[in-house]
Amino acid sequence: MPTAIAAPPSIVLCTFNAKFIHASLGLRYLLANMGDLRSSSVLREFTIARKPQEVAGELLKLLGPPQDGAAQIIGLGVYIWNVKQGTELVRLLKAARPAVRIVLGGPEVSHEVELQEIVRLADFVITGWGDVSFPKLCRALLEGPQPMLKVIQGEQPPLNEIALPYAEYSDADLAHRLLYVEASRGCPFKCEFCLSSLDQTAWAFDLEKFLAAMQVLHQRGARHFKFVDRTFNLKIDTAARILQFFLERLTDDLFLHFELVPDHLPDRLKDLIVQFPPGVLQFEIGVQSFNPGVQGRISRRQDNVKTEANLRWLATASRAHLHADLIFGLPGETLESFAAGFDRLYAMRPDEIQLGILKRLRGTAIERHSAEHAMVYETEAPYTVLQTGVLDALTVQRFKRFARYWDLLASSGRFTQTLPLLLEQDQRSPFHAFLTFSDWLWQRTGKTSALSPELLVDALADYLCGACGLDRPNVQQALLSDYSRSGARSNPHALQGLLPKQPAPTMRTPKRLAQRQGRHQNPDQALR
Ligand code: B12
Ligand code: SF4
Repeated sequence: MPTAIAAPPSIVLCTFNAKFIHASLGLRYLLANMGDLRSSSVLREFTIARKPQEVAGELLKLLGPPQDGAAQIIGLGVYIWNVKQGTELVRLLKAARPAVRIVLGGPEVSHEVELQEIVRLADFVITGWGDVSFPKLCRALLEGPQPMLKVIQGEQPPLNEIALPYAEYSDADLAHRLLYVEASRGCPFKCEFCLSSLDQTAWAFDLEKFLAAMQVLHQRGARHFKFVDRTFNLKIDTAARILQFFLERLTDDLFLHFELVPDHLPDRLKDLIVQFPPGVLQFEIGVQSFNPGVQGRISRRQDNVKTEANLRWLATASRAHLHADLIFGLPGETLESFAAGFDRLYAMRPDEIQLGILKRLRGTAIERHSAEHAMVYETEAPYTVLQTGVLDALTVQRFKRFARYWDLLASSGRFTQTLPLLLEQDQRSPFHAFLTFSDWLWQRTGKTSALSPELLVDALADYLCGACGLDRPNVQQALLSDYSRSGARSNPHALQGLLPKQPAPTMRTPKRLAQRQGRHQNPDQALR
């Protein structure tokens, strides 16, 4: 008997992720809520590196030839990182097969929709949440009555009416990708640069159901959990339950990422946090600015004293990997006030300081400062600030290089011995020391990418021994220790004759993150 050929799907959900390691949680929610349409729906994920033309070809092949009268639907998840590729994809799909119904959704097409080319090209847009509204729209397209509106506001049902998406993670996802999970949705705070400030509040999923789903993932072998909750430490009871759940399942390979607000860390949470060994917890802590004037202007409520106390506690008493964020270019933030914030944060010794540059996200209230603070942003995604009333365009460029080099030298964890030497080279502060080095490195290389570890070692040696006049053996010792530990196996000029011969290392993708963390957690080499 010939085997039955499976019918092609009538609904394809797709998106371009930033990288392969990121799996789309949003689309898995949509899939999990398709009901009887689940069997005719499939998920296809691509990365932003893929050519839209190839993706269009793959999607059309998957749908098969047009069927008489039957609708074929492509749902596309649109975000700031993929709107360019998405626009091109929709253009190609509509040109190749005009009858395919293209439905957009995602944060990038949830605001200012009337201004967007991708929206003009597509058939429908669901703004906001898509969990319930996407299946409804598909049903209408497949069975009628046909929808009347092009732009549909996504329904926000109580969270217990939404099916959890975690069974949609495949075994391959579990083995090779970060698993995004969500115990709550939304944020009650109003920071004007952030899209989550438009949420009315934060809504919690039923904790028992959520933990039961985590248990299933854990039993299936999942060990890397990345919580996308905007403020994990908002409800202490919930946060404590979740930490307790994972404490009971501690293994060497467990890795948990949470986003925290910095000024809210009661003892109950601290008592749990200290029980985790190194390498398990990673906290992303948005500090953004220490400048009270700027904080007030952008409606960010943050107690700087508590923030500082909590960060110091986390850096000294816990073994969590601390990743603290600052944003450059906020309205009214000068280079000097940013420098003061950076130095204050550096003194608290987080493992990483992530330097972001302000973006004007569609729909956010930061726009209200544009005229008064002479803010100029890129008109295309990611809408990065180009200049402000107190930062000219050259200063913003200068800072972008600083941020890039900071990422390579500090956040990478590759230069934990050498960095402190470098940051002592300006009496004013670590920020100024790094800024001077950054200007020097730019002068010397003219580039911010394709800088190999060997090039950086040689540049640091020249700068510290030449421009700063430090003793060469001391500098070499620091560089040698950093370079040997980094896993790089070439032969920088500055370390000629000093490197031992070692076998080449092997690396597996899911462990990279842990390795980067690991570099920070060697107590001798950590920043803290
Ligand atoms: C994971 C993540 C990332 C990952 C990428 C993940 C990936 N898949 O590739 C990384 C870390 C790389 C990243 C980077 C950035 N991110 Co980010 N990120 C997130 C985060 C934390 C989680 C996304 C998520 O899974 N949410 C949970 C799901 C359930 O929600 P959702 O994705 O919005 O999906 C729902 C709806 O949007 C809708 N929907 C989604 N897809 C579709 C498709 C269809 C057809 C329909 C109908 C509906 C629909 O239905 C879903 C269910 O309700 C969000 C914050 C958050 N908690 O949402 C920010 C967020 C998406 N990021 C944001 C930003 C600004 C950035 C950065 C620019 C930050 C920066 N560095 O400055 C960078 C961009 C990098 C770049 N290359 O340009 C903004 C979004 C702005 C925008 N307009 O897209 C968010 C919302 C944060 C915020 N509050 O401001 N990010
Ligand atoms: S920055 Fe953080 S606290 Fe502020 S609105 Fe966004 S998610 Fe909420």
